[in-house]
Amino acid sequence: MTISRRDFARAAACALAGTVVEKVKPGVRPHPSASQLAWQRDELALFLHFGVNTFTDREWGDGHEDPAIFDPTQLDARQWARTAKAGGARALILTAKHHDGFCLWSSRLTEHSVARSAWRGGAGDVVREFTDACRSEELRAGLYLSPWDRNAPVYGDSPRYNDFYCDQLTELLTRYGPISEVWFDGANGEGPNGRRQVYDWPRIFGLVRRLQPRAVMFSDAGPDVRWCGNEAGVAGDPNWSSVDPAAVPYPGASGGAVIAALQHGDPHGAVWRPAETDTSIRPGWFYHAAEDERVKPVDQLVGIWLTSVGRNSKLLLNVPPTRDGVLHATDVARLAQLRAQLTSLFAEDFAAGRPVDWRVTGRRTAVAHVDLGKAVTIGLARLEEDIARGQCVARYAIQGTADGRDWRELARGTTVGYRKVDRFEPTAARNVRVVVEDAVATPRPLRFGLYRGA
Ligand code: FUL
Repeated sequence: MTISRRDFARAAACALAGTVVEKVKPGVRPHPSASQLAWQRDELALFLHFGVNTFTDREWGDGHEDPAIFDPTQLDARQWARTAKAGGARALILTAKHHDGFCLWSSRLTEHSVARSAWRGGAGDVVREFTDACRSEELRAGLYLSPWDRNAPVYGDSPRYNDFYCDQLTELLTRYGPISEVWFDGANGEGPNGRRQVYDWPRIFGLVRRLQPRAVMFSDAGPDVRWCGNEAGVAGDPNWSSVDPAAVPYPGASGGAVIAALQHGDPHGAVWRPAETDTSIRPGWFYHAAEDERVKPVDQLVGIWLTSVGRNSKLLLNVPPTRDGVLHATDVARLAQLRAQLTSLFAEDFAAGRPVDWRVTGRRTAVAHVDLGKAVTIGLARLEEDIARGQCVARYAIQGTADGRDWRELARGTTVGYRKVDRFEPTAARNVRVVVEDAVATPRPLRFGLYRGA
């Protein structure tokens, strides 16, 4: 079953959330904070959807589950972390609470938690085991805490639920050491009182900033990282990391203009808010044995990597633990294959060590030229901007020649940002140039690599 966040956000029709006020410095082009830069450099993170749905075989629980059903007898968070590391991921995000309200830690705010489960006699704490395992494998730990809670009796009584939610966040952000990313879903619904919950986003974001100043916060509306606008693994093209904060004023805002803003960002946007691409290795977000044969093949995963990390985004790939509490052997193998394929694609860089002649040719244009020493077949190019200083390139072409006279266009594209990867018809070339045809400021030197591509 595939469920889109957007469909849900629409169905839940949440129009009434607090708008987040941004501080914007006029005239200064946006660039990442240290945390946003570290987040982007992770490139790949794993998402772990785990909870009562794993045991009820559902995607969305209703909050009426018996907590006793949660009993992952072989739970091994070290296996999650080792798998992530072997797959090349540098961070993991766990659903500490999904829409059913069931908490994977013992929350003093609710009884709908592991404390009432059969697992470890009710004394277990998945969030603790998860964060410990991440640290042992030197991976960064992030947490998803669903704002929509179908179990909490105070949901829909907006001020009381905002207190409840902030208290749960406080538990998560004070008990487990550094948390690198806090993931907010824009989903919203009605509470038992028939009233729609109005989230106090400014308060929620402020609390995270205070308790975990180095964490990035993800939601449709940032404030640090934005959703890419779909769950198909495809970031926008173009994909600017700058945005106009007014275009997506609160998490869960809906409409075509919102999706376009999430997909593409805004070259003239005043705020740095890069796009995260979340998608699942399986059709659903939670584990379902019936989907064991439907794990995405490695070529599809490579394609997703190319349309996310290769399009100035970060890939958050969901790999759900099974009822035993481990990642399934098929998913583990698929992640290892993904890493092996990427390693082999980028193994030999024909441009490595070759001097690059970089010329600014106009206010918004430039050319980089490299002589590869001999004609080689290339079919893949990697371009990178130094995003610590912001994002600049708006349009470029890659050209090559084998004989020094007859230049052929190999690829063309729009934005570059952290990384842009183009695959094209394998072509023999000895000289290659990257022509920056348009930019939002004077272009700075690009880094690039050229590969066979197969
Ligand atoms: C959505 C949720 O409704 C899905 O269950 C999943 O957690 C996805 C990542 O976000 O909004």
